[in-house]
Amino acid sequence: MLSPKPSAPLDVSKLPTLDSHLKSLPPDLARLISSFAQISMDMQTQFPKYLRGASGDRNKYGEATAKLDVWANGHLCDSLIKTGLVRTIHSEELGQPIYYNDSAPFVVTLDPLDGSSNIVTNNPFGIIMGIYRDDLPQKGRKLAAAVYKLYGPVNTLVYSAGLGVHEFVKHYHADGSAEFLLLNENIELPKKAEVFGIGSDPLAWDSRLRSFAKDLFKKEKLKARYCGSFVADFSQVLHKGGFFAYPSTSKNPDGKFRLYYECIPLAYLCEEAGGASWDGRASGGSILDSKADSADARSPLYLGNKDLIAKLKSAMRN
Ligand code: FDP
Repeated sequence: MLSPKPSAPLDVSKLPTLDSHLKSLPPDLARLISSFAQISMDMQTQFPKYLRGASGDRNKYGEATAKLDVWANGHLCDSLIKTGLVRTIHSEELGQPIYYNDSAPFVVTLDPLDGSSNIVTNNPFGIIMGIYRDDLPQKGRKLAAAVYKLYGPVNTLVYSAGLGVHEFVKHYHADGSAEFLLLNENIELPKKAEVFGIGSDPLAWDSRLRSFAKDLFKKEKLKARYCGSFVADFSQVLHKGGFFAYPSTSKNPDGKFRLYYECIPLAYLCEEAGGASWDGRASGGSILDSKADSADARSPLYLGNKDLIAKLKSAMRN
């Protein structure tokens, strides 16, 4: 059989850059997202130095940290502060927030290395950032923007500032320089969902969630896909449609994920792309309406296609 003719490569000279795309945003917000993009792009060159081993310390959640977690957090915090745009940084890896510059416009939340258990296996991991103009605690609806960076076989950056969800890919020019070019604009979750992933111990799930998961296979015909990095698992839902959860369990009623560092920014992107999120509470609220007194609070998380979240809520009521 003849092999199909290879399709022509993209003419990258015609693709908008991230910086040109950001021109529709307020200039200070555009500068912060652009700076984050550059910082996260440059960081990757340093990763090989920190691939091996644990730092020997534990973070405020009692989790052993990898050397890369510690380095990524320090580097990101230092670099973001240097932009002069950040007033306060709340990070999953900081014992206390950094209060820096009272007159700077933004408060940011950081998961500086999401999916650290994937470091040793060279599976994807990433960074999640939430950007607020007001101090925390805040509802996710008050986000000025949310961004994630995914270090996968190709490097992508996805942002929304309330005007659609847009994805950029790191492109190398012939002279070795790199920049983010537009890959997908105004992303919407496909109507027909394809994949799902649910974290934690299935034996500790609520039995109604187990039965819902069975329905995802049997009735909805979804494929199970769980890679152990929230950014990467979320990216699958965003592109293929589906369902993701890190649920409340009998052992951990509040789940594992951190409301501000992980749940809110990606729930914001999910809802901006036409999906839904739920915090698992009986009141039935979106993650974007959850508010916790502490920036370090955890929350159960369920997100994905609207119809699947509605079916989940109904299954959990019975
Ligand atoms: P990690 O602990 O490896 O940083 O909340 C962090 C997170 O990864 C998520 O990125 C990931 O989805 C989840 O935890 C993985 O947890 P499990 O090891 O329990 O699957």
